[in-house]
Amino acid sequence: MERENSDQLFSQEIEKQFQFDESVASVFDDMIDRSVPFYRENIELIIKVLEKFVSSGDTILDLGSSTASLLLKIESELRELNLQLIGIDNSKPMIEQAKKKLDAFGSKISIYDGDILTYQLPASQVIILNYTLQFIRPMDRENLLKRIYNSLQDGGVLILTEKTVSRNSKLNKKLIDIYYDYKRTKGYSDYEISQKREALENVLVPYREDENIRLLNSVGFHDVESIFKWANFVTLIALKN
Ligand code: GEK
Repeated sequence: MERENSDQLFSQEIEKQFQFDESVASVFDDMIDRSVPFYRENIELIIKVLEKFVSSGDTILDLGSSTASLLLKIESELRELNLQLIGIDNSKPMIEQAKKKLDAFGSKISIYDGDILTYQLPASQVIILNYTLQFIRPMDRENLLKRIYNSLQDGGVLILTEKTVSRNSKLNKKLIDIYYDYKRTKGYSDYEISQKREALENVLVPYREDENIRLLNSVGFHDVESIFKWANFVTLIALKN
């Protein structure tokens, strides 16, 4: 039986490139939960990192906040810190889904409809870019990361999670195979996996882990470490000293 809001989008033949439209937004929570390995555990880890880096009243900014799952979890786990939680996304259907969830939880999170490439980023202690940079055109990435660096307070941190590629093409293929095996265990068929891969072609453009680190270094983040890694997914923490 089909569950409500379950991701079946790629079980039909696709006619267009992947977009964050109404059809994606309405199944997004199920899609990301089944498509991103350790999505929930990664959120738990990020909250542990925040506990070490934030103080009462600090601002946390989530860029590409989608349906606000991460911000809602931060709000509920770190309630006593009275953090200013802000999300920015440029997909109206995503913002709508996020707002429905915020209302349901009586949340104080602010979600703004804006392009993170041009939006005036508020001064923040922590900025989170989870699975979002990979959707930004390569030529715009450095400028975005520079603006993020400038918006962070001294002692602030950027948390960046991305899908990655490997330098060695054989290894790359094997890691992708492992990832597709993972998706099969989450109920996706071979047909859905290949349809989605096609739809994401040239839309999701992953970099190697070392390319991401070099880019972060180039905009001023001299201390960058990975805090989580699973096959071709990595979470980096970058410090502004
Ligand atoms: C999560 N972080 O749940 N400006 C604003 N938003 C953008 C832009 C842009 N230029 N480009 C893409 N987005 C979330 C998951 S999803 C990743 C992030 C995925 C938004 C886009 O609308 C979408 O909501 C989000 O970035 C990427 O951890 O679907 O794999």
